[in-house]
Amino acid sequence: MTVRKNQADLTADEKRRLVASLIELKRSGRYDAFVTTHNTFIMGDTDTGERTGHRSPSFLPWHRRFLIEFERALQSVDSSVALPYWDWTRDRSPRSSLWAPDFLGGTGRTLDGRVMDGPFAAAGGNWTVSVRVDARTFLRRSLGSGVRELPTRAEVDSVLAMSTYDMAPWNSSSDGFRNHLEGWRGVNLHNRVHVWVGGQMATGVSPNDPVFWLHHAFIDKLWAEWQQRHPDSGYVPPAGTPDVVDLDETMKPWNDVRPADLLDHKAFYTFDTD
Ligand code: CU1
Ligand code: CU1
Repeated sequence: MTVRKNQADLTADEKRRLVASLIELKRSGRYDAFVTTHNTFIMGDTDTGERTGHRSPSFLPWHRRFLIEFERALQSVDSSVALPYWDWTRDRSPRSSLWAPDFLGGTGRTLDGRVMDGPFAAAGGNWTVSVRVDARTFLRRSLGSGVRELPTRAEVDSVLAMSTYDMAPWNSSSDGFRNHLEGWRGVNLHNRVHVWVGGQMATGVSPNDPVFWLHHAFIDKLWAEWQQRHPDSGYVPPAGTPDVVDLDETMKPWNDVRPADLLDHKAFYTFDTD
């Protein structure tokens, strides 16, 4: 059974194994296929047309499935690996062990944002950014410069308190839990963290930075926390809404899964806090 742990609690050996699996997926080309899929959806998701991965109710189930697929790919390399989550309300500094050279490496240099240390630094030769939005092939970050502060636990709690999952017009202007968590409204949780990391994380090719998976594993955990707090609220819309994925509608690009199939994370993995 897959148990997703807080990244701050990983042992040195767990970090080594995760990094080695990431690098092997990258070497084989399987990693870049995930980056391409993500970018395709971010470019295609619009407020007035079809929207599946982002700015819509299926933001949470879409990324849950995306992470499950990626975690399974990692496990095909090393069956002991699970995706850790980054609780950015607690580890909220560029000096966190998350950004140490034995894990994800640190922020980029001032000149061009190039990450200079850790396993994903360009000089190591293991992490050429191939699916990209410009000519630059090196991983970039500018921790804390696009926006100064990561969201606080109080801000997270204010969003977890919202009892309605989502509401019309089911896009980036909606009120409700999903859109406040995604970050288009209010205190801005998910989107703000992408901007705080900067570099590729602030673009559609954000999965080029391995921290993408740790960030989304925490967003996914917050969805589970919300479900626990609001047992009488559920995924909406139920049916019949154009351009968005209803509860019982299949979801692209997989077409074998509906949001209804993804509501219970424990069917796939547990968190260390479950
Ligand atoms: Cu995304
Ligand atoms: Cu994201």
